[in-house]
Amino acid sequence: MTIDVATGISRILKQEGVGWVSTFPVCRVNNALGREGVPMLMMRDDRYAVAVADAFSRITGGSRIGVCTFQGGVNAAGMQYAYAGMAQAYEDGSPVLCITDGVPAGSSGNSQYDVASAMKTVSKWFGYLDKPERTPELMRRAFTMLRSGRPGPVILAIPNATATYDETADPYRPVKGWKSAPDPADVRAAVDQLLGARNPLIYAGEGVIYAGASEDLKALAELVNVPVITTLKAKGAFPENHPLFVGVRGDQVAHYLNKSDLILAVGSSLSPGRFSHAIPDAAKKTIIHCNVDELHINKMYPTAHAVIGDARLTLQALRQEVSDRNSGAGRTAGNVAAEVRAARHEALARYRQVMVSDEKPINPYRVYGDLMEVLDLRNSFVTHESGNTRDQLSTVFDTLIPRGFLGWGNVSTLGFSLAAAIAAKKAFPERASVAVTGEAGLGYMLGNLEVLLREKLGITVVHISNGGFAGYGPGFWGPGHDPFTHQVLGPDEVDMSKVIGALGFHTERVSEPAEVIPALRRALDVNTSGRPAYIEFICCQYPVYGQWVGRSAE
Ligand SMILES: Cc1ncc(C[n+]2csc(CCOP(=O)(O)OP(=O)(O)O)c2C)c(N)n1
Ligand SMILES: [Mg+2]
Repeated sequence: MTIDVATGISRILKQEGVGWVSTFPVCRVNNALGREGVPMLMMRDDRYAVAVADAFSRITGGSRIGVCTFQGGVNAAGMQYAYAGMAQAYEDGSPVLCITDGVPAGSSGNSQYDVASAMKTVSKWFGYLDKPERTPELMRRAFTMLRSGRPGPVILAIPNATATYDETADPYRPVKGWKSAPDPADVRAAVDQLLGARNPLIYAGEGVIYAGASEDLKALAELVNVPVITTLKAKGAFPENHPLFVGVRGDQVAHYLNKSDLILAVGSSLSPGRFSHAIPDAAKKTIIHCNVDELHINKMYPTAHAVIGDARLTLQALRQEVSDRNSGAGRTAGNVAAEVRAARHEALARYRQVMVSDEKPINPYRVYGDLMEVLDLRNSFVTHESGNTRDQLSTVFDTLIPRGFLGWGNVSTLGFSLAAAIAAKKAFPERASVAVTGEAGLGYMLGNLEVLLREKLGITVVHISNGGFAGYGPGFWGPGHDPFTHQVLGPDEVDMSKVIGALGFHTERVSEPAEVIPALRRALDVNTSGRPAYIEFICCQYPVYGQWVGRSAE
């Protein structure tokens, strides 16, 4: 049967189990998606179209691929705006599929902005569908890239969506995705080192989540009795109430990073950035780097042993090797758990104190503490924004299930939390979904709030309303780092709860600490009937949080 390219793509997406596509019009595939019955989640700008699909892939650990469409081709206005979303997905290694119009034959070189070269800088793979009968082939390749190896965005440009081909000539079959197991010799070498180390530390990255390997990580950590830290993006890969969990950041993490003589990195790029640790005294430590491919090996620090393969298969192989050696006894190492507990207790004491503070304006940690109280931490989703909400939540928020919390951002692009909360609601409709933001993130979101009402997405936006970019300006913490650009109109001048309430959200403005819990409960309650909520907590500026090793405060 002869069909057009747009119809072919729509049918293939359905075969691949794609349940909806986020978009901002126009894209020439959209009408076919509509005709073929693929629901579209229309965002209010192109960056959010990408970000929602990106977040969906992250939150499902790549087991369900987020797909988005936006305007491209000769009038690449949408694509230029979507670029920010794609750059963020690329930076963070998220397997999102972006479909856009391509520049048609005969029009290349006509515009200033070169679509193909721009897209290549932000994608794992960029496909250009130059012949209609190649539709199945390019979609196969796209899903192969999305489901195998190191995760990253795939971009497909369609120059002529109305061109036709014979659908029966090359029937499409869904792509499984493939994994690789590590070389047994590398596993043996890694275990030699691990069992010989005095103070090993497991450094878990997001690859653990993409491999669905949280249980395997726990099993290995318990078998070898080794403390675990996770990266910001992997927060939740290891249960944070586990006796071997050290933390994501802060003094106790610094202590273990300093003390360790061996780092077993699993599923992490080990790339010290703005929101991750440097490895102190790296040359004096043995770094065993388990990663899905070679890109990050010997990057920044010398890798003593690389173990290349899927994180789950790697963790299983390491565990098997340890068990085989010691008649299953693993590794005894004194009272590691008690030491971890003491280090955590000491480092977190100052935060736990303010988590129950009655001061006014409300201390932001009081909101986080009460949020933990109100949520079922095994059946909810929380994410942060760029700014203090990221730094503070990643210091104290206890995450008990993978993706109960989404940490994001090798670089952290303001506004992403709303996209993440939407994606979480789409992925797990039964879970409460909360985005915690400051004024800057909220500014990015405003135009997209209508989507929640239209789509009946029961999400709560928690606003830590402190009238400025906390820490940028002077205060008890010192001079601040951007004293000329830190003030915006705050709660005394603007009532955001009225602004957003007028849109149709359930809103509240809370200045009493004792009202935090009741207000959160009311918000989560209205969410269950599909109504979004916005709660503005009138907070003090309190830029205090756990540090990254080797970095100064942002
Ligand atoms: C797109 C983008 N531009 C700039 C930044 C830099 N940036 C990070 S946080 C921030 C301000 C945060 O202030 P606010 O939202 O009020 O949060 P607070 O720290 O006060 O809690 C800025 C400008 C960024 N992360 N993303
Ligand atoms: Mg602020």
